[in-house]
Amino acid sequence: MKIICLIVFLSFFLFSFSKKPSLWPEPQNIVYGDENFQIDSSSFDFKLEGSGSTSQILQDKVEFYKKLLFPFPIKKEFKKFSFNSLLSTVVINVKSADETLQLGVNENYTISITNQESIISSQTIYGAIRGLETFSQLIYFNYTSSTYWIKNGPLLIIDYPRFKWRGILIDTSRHYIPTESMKLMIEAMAFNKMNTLHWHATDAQSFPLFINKYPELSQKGAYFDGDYSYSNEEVNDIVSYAKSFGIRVVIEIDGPGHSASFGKGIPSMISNCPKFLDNINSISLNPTQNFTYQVLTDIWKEMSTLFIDNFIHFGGDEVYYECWKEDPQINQWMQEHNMTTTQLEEYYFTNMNIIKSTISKKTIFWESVYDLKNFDILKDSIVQLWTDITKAQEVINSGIQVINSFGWYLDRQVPGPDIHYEFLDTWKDFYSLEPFDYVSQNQEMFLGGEACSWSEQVNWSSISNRIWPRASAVAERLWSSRNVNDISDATLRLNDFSCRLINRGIPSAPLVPGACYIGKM
Ligand code: CP6
Repeated sequence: MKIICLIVFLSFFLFSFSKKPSLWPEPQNIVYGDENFQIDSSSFDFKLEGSGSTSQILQDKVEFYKKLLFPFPIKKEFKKFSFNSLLSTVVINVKSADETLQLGVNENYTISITNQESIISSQTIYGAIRGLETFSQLIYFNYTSSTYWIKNGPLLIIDYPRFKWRGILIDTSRHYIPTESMKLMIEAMAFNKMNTLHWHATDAQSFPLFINKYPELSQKGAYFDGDYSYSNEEVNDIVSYAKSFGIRVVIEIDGPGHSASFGKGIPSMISNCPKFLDNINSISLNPTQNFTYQVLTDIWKEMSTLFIDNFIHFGGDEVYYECWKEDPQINQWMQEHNMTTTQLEEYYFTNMNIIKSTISKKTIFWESVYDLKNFDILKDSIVQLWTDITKAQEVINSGIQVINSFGWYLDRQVPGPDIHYEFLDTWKDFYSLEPFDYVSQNQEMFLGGEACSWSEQVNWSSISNRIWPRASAVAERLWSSRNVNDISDATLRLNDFSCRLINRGIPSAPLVPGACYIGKM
């Protein structure tokens, strides 16, 4: 009886293991066999080699992944089942210990697994971290025998990202997202091989960023008398945690629109337009006075050392001109200077370019800033599209790089106060948007994109489910090859991946009926 059970059990392995591994996002190149390599979780270890082995970030991430590889309890005494081999050591060979993280850092890696030796190799520590993630997804737990396996051996994966910029926008103004939640989303991004957190820190509703020179901005502008704000220490914690996963943090302080919350701490910074008070999103900064730019200069000076990335985001979306027209002082100033409201917005961004020139950063603007005729976006800037991806080629032709968020909104604002789940875009909607349907020349100027988690109707308790797994569709579109677009194949892999997120403590919604029971993958 025991023998028969064993034969049935082993033949189950042989048949079920010949299908390709369930990886997300799909690697660029994968060759696999149908042999099963067993792993003894109690003796398995990584071995760091190459100059990169001295990196503290890499060493820490190896420990992080060692804890993730074997999430399920071993109920039985270890027993060797494998015909072929026992995988006990994986070598990680990293050429360089350079921990510098900027746009375009090399994230390439190779994984080779044979019954002789197994090795993850990369040029940079960030490539190795992407490789560790893929390796972690190759491990399968058989709950019947309580054993861990690599299926599909021998394996060769040669992998690299399709786009440099693969991000999530998180809005911390409409609802405050605590540091712990931010860090959880950063982990989940790394599991998706995403590399950019666009932190939309401020907006009309609250100003949660502590500024040393103007503490009143967050003390009066953040929820709960300033308690719901990020101290410098918390910002550092978030930025360095993200960096340890190869994720850049790009800070956005929006303006001149979406900025009413400046007015809680510094009332004279914003326009005086009481008629529009019922739509707080329509209140704008006062762009006519030097004082506004003095404060913004001080803020950006501070933020440019706190946020180590080369890029900062100057906002520029949805400026309501009516607010400027209603403010008597601004109206008079426009008349004196013979300016229209559009020209006033151009004047604002001309002054923002002066601020930019004092802090050695490159800037990102929302799409509408590109549309301003008499304001020239500097050529080292990036335009973020959100209303019209068909503009991508035109922006690129003008010499400016593009990231896309059109079609990748995780919220969907339908009229009325309630979120209508039936109107939210699905992962398939996100997945089927192919950037190069819209860009045929100078494709390298299309850097990638971001899924946007606007948080009017999202707080810490719902953010993870609202983002995952739908944003994973964007993650795969931006990492994997253009021809990875088979919906039924993606459905199976994404459902497995969503279970994997849950097993790693990241709330993630299911795609189809079923159960994410322990050991499913
Ligand atoms: N907040 C800010 C928002 C949006 C934008 N900017 C937004 C607009 C339309 C939709 C979803 C979000 N809530 N600051 C636009 C970039 Cl459908």
